[in-house]
Amino acid sequence: MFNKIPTVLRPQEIIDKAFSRASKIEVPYESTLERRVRNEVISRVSTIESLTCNYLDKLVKRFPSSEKLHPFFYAILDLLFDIDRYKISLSRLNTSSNKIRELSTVYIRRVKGIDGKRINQTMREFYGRFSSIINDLSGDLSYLSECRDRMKKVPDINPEIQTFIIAGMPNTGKSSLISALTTSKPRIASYPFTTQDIHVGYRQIGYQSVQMIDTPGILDRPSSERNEMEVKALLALQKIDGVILFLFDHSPEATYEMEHQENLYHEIKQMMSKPIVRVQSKLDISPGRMEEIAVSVSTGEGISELLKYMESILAKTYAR
Ligand SMILES: Nc1nc2c(ncn2[C@@H]2O[C@H](COP(=O)(O)OP(=O)(O)OP(=O)(O)O)[C@@H](O)[C@H]2O)c(=O)[nH]1
Ligand SMILES: [Mg+2]
Repeated sequence: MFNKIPTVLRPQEIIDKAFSRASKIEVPYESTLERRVRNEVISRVSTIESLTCNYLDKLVKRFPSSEKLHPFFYAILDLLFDIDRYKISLSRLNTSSNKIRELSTVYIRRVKGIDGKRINQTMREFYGRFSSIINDLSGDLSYLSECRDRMKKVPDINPEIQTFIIAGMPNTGKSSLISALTTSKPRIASYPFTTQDIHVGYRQIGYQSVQMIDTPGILDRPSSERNEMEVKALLALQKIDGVILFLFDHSPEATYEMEHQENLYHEIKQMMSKPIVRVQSKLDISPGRMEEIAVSVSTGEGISELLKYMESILAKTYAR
């Protein structure tokens, strides 16, 4: 979604492109030199206009409009840059594109009406005014270029499809479970403000396509250990409609005691305000079945039951 935004050129690059294209224009034979010059200039002005306006319009169109963003992406972009400034910059591009169109109309009309000796001077005047409109966009273009770089790093999550978010303390088996449940190799996306990558896997459950997200570094720690940005990153995740599978490791190998795991569970349950399901992991090495849903990725035990359970949750959660 954010990968289709064209490169944002600097003002001088936009100007150079337009002028160089315009300078290549040669009008074929005309009965007089004056007619030729006049037609050439008209053609140059209109080429500069169409090339530049098309480019500016394309930028405005391809940068997603903040009003149309899914709340998840809005929340993420809000962390990455100033959305108000982004909006203003895009609207300035739009205004400038309109100004250039008006300017070209005015100058073409002028060139058609004036004395032959003044044609070149009028053209230079147009070039000057055109350049100054583009140069005025300098700050906006560089800001949008920065936004574009940041947008490229936004995780490639589809907030429209049904989602399971895997949570649990470190080492509880989240990544192993997502690999076991999803068909393809999970896609990797970076997530702002965390050092680790997000893993996104897909599969069919019943007739539905389901997305599963493993968010290392986000849903695996109590808030007290998160900085402000990480808390915001977590809250962005809240905007995705979905169900949380919270993994509990009851095995003797568990890195964290049950008390810690429970604390995180309650905290996430509160913060995320979405359905949350307790899932026991590593059943094969656990002293027994301690949760209603228990699985082992190693032996495959419980996996098909978990999938059935997920299917029933989907039916309940999305049957609106
Ligand atoms: N015996 C057994 N080991 C498991 C099972 N699931 C995961 N493990 C092991 O537990 C360890 C942690 O698994 P991961 O899937 O990396 O856990 P994680 O929650 O993604 O860990 P972090 O990303 O570090 O938070 C690995 O050594 C796995 O091989 C299981 O069902 N049975
Ligand atoms: Mg992991």
